[in-house]
Amino acid sequence: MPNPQSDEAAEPVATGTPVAAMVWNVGSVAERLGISPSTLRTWERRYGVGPTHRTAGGHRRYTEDDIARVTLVQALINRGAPPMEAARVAQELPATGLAAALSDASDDDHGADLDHAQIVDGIIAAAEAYEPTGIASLVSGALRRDGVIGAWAGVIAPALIRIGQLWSEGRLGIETEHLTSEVVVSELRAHTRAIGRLDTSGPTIIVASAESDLHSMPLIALEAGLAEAGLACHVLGAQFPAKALASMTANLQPTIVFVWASLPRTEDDEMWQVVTGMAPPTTVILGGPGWPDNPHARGHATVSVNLESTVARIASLVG
Ligand code: B12
Repeated sequence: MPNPQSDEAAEPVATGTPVAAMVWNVGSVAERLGISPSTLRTWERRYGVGPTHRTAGGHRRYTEDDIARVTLVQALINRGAPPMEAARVAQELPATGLAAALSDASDDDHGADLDHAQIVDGIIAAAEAYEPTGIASLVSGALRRDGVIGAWAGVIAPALIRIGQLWSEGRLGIETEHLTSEVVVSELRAHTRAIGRLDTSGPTIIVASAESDLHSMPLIALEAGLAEAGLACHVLGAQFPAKALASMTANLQPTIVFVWASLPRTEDDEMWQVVTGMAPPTTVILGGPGWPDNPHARGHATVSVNLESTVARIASLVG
């Protein structure tokens, strides 16, 4: 349990707070609720949900009622409410109604009663409001409820595709795309870690993004999907150099090489030459919309259709 007034502890509360009312500083509230102090300050500045007291020195002090309101905002966002609406509900409730509203809204299984479209809307709203905790709860709730393949197809990919569209129409900034993808990556990785240590002594599976392509999230989704199927892989990440892929494949003789390309590539591209030049015992799978659409030039490489079929195909190839 954090200490209510660990910093500026000696400073008295300036307003007429009863002595018995425990008051908390912003750092302690942040620690208690698992929200960053900057998010708490943002909610106060933008939506007016925050501490009702200040010390004589101007430091914020939250009472238990203030904390209940902030907790309610967090719980409502986690359930898909737009932050402004969540704040309005929390502000309008009388203190006597807070406990009941909190018990209705605080459910560990975030988004459990929402359908996929509502969760996607919640993720977009949280992303537009720069609320990483809101995105994280919805994504982790979907991963817990639907597994990687269900959450990716029903929630994560549709949200990302919509964010990409909104960005290309100039309706949201690139920072929203970065913020969302960072949160999605960490939730997918947390899900993979929670599955536990996997046996790495089996056939080698390499997953990488094509040289100069920054899009790596599908690799992290594939890593998580394979982990659910009990398979470990080597994730080489974004912008993997073609020459390094060629030499690693020659040395390791992996069973599977999966290469992702979101951005368009051409047939004179070195990465295309490397992947289409690979032969058994290595199976090459190309993922993403970026690869040239020429089946005759692909050699032994095949093109993937979606996450589910890619996991199934790899699982059957490695036995
Ligand atoms: C997140 C994101 C980023 C992040 C990437 C972070 C990361 N760690 O990956 C950041 C911010 C870095 C980024 C950068 C850029 N991005 Co970007 N980005 C995206 C976004 C929103 C999602 C990318 C993604 O993960 N896609 C995967 C899934 C969600 O979508 P999909 O490719 O359509 O996938 C389907 C199929 O391929 C299929 N599938 C088939 N086989 C397989 C196999 C597996 C394993 C999986 C999982 C799926 C699958 O299933 C998918 C649906 O589930 C897309 C939007 C989009 N539609 O993709 C734009 C998008 C790819 N980006 C785009 C652009 C232009 C850029 C930038 C050039 C400019 C920018 N926005 O800053 C730079 C690129 C710089 C570079 N050198 O690479 C464009 C590309 C347009 C084009 N064709 O050229 C897009 C399409 C946005 C848009 N609508 O215009 N981006």
